[in-house]
Amino acid sequence: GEMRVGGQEHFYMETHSCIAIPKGEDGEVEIISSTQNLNSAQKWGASALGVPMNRINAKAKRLGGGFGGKESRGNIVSNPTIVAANKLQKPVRCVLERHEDMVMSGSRHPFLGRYKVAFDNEGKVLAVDIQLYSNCGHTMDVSCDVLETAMLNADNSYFFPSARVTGLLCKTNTPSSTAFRGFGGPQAMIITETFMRDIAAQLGKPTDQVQRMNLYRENDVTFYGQPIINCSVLKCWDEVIKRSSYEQRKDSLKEFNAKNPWRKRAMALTPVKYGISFTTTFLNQAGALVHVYTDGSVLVTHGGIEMGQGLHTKMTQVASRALGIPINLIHISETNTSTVPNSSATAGSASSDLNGMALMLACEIILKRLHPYKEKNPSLKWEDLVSAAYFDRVSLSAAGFYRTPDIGFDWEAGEGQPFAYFTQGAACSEVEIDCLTGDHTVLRTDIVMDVGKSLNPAIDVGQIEGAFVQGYGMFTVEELRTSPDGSLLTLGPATYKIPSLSDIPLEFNVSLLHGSSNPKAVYSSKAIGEPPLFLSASVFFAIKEAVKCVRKEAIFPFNSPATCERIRLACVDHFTDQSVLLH
Ligand SMILES: *[C@@H]1O[C@H](CO)[C@@H](O)[C@H](O)[C@H]1NC(C)=O
Ligand SMILES: *[C@@H]1O[C@H](CO)[C@@H](O)[C@H](O)[C@H]1NC(C)=O
Ligand SMILES: CC(=O)N[C@H]1CO[C@H](CO)[C@@H](O)[C@@H]1O
Repeated sequence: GEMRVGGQEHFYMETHSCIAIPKGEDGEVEIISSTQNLNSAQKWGASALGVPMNRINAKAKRLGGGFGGKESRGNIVSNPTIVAANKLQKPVRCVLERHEDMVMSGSRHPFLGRYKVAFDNEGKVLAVDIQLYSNCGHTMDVSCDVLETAMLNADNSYFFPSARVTGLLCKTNTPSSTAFRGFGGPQAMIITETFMRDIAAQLGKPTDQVQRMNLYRENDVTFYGQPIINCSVLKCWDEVIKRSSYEQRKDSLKEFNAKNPWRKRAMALTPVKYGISFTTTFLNQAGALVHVYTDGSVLVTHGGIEMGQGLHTKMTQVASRALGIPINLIHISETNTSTVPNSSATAGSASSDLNGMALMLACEIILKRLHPYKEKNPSLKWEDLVSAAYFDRVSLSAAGFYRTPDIGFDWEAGEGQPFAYFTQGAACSEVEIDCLTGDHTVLRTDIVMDVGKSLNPAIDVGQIEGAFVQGYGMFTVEELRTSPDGSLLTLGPATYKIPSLSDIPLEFNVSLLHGSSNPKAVYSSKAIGEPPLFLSASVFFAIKEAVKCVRKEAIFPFNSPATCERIRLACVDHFTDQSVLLH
């Protein structure tokens, strides 16, 4: 079979923007940029002016959202701004209008997937052959990394004894596609999820039974040779079935559908397993700088950027726990390239993992220096301890550096350990569709997610809810349209619909799996930014199941996003016979 998956506009609240301030000496320029990647703003800014990187200080207090759209694309605004500021020797500011931002900044990569699958009579997968075509637009940007992440996540949560996954980069006439939360993973996973469901349909077996049978078990090895240690996807799966009362609710659906010829309800379950680490190995490094002042207050800097994901809150907690002092003594002011150099983009879900570890190491260095004074006088308060060390001429500033150990991938052999670990979860969604209008409502969603020992459950639940609703937009209401010459036609909220308040599931339950741990990240936590996004595919497949109620055949093509038009046309009747089928 084959399936198409559409792209997605980031629609962050703050568009790309930059202020460049020439310092009037030695070619120094300060850039305040809405980028997820200050290192890149600094590097390309220096290259545009022909000065070394040490003349450029790039900084960011916080961004109004990024979602990957500001990982590599910030330079299209920061470079012209810095050149203008240097030429005029005056501060220059550039802020894009929404339609300018949409037309030039690029979107999620649209995908086409083709697959062949071998399975036995029980529904167990024996072998898969998957081809992924990625629409990169007119430049390379980060397309190669996106495709790699898509390929390495193409198994989603399923064990494939034998697999061939091929990725193809397609250069086209559309705006250059770029990073977007999930980074190719969701596009590949929804294609896999589609054929898993088709296997069940072909055999006439319950879909959840075929899915469960193929889920990873402890010590199974991925098709690229990485073992799954402390596999939790099955636990999340069984837990979500229990918490959502899946079995009981399934029966009431039949009753509803028998009574209503034009409205249909259905439920679908979706697992997720998402690998954590940049597939470009050298990016898995981070730095942090901790200053303790003589009054005992602590200034923390790390390489990560706050963009609404709560990173600074989590980092403040890490410093508080490592130093054993209350949060109100710790402050994070901003991120800049003068304090922590060469930081990787705040991306790939891994920023708490990487910066948190670097920060913890920096705090440990300071604690070690304070230790003799604590030993001498165990009753000393933090402030007095700091003071004692200061008067004894001890450095109260330390830099921490972390690199993720034991990862790497050999693309020639197609084998290795590209990921430090996996974040896993499962979701169950119920929808109701209107067969005459193609409209739909998400009645209920239940999610169980393994986040290890959460650093901050409130932030993690918020990230799960946010990722889910953003993914829901991708798979249902958001549709990019381009003209035949490749320019984007959907340039604002009037033509491009994003989820709003009423699109949130009417009942929405998120739980974190108990009793999980993770030695691979700071304080046994797990990365959470991207993995839950794919769980929104449970809505897409519930819609497809509901459509199935009014069709004769159990296997039919259904592309993403499941827009109103696509749902209406998939509910075949004598009206749809008269129209051209949309694909
Ligand atoms: C960099 O950030 C720190 C706070 O994190 C601040 O104290 C310092 O002044 C900044 N440096 C520059 C050159 O802006
Ligand atoms: C697996 O889980 C056990 C028990 O929670 C823990 O001690 C161990 O460190 C974990 N190992 C990995 C690699 O996740
Ligand atoms: C000296 C050093 O670590 N340089 C690195 C800074 O970070 C960039 C990418 O983030 C690397 O390309 C440099 O090698």
